[in-house]
Amino acid sequence: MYLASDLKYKFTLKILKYFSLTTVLILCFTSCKKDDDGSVDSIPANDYTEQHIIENDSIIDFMQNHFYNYEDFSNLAPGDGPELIIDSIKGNNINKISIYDQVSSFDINVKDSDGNLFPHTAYYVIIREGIGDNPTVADSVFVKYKGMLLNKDIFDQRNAPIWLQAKNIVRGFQEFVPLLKKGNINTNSDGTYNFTNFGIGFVIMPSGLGYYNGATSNIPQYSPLIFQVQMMTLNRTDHDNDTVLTILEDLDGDSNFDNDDTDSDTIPDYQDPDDDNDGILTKDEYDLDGDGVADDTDGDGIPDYLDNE
Ligand SMILES: [Ca+2]
Ligand SMILES: [Ca+2]
Ligand SMILES: [Ca+2]
Ligand SMILES: [Ca+2]
Repeated sequence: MYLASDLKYKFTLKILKYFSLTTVLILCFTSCKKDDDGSVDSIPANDYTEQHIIENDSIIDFMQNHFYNYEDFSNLAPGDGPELIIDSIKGNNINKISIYDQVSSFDINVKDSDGNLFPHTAYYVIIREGIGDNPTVADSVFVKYKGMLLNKDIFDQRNAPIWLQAKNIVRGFQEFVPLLKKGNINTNSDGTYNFTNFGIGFVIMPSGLGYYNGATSNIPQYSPLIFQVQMMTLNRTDHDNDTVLTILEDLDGDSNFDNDDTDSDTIPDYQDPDDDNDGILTKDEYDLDGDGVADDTDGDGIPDYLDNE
């Protein structure tokens, strides 16, 4: 359990920005591991549908037989963010309310290398929603988190918040964070900051939304994952500074930002400052009349910044 005083992080704004930059390093860990799935492992990956049925059954069984420390989360003070503890429903805890009786769920389609879509179900509990904006699947989030396996082993934990780019985190985490809202940042008299009323929740996902057949020293292949997330604050991302937010450069809306390349120059739109390769920077043709809507001078339904005509 954290004390409220632990939440007074000594981050100046400068340090907040510094952390934003170091995020790239931290996230190489997750994305590189993902990239290794096919090339290093010569054993063909399990069929997505069959694997999901197996894991979904084990997740449901787990949720029916476990509870979380929901009593520690009742009557939270604004700065409180207790650690998620999950335990079996037995013995002294036989009357606890199961996780199964408290979760909601969402479905995400996972695409295999042939483009086939396989629905995957994640289960989640929003313990405290938060009070500010929600991040999108494209944004940078300043989070504390705790990652566990179904055997309750902790494979990763951040008790001090760090910046992560949602698009570089495992899919289930990426799709979960928009369900939380950020908190307030409060400036203390000594120049330090603390966060209050930030969103708190946890998500339980099959490995198809995690690392699937990728393994690490502490995450075996095909491991369902549990993440507690505490959403301190967020930054909207515009990776190429073209004034079009990164979330709007995922044109097909599949949460994958690397497969949208309007001008087929191998630079995905979210990294491409001239999306239609017409020699006019996107920022100089996106919204010249300033009405908040992308301009479409020739009225063909394709906005100017994507229209190389
Ligand atoms: Ca996309
Ligand atoms: Ca491009
Ligand atoms: Ca762009
Ligand atoms: Ca252009």
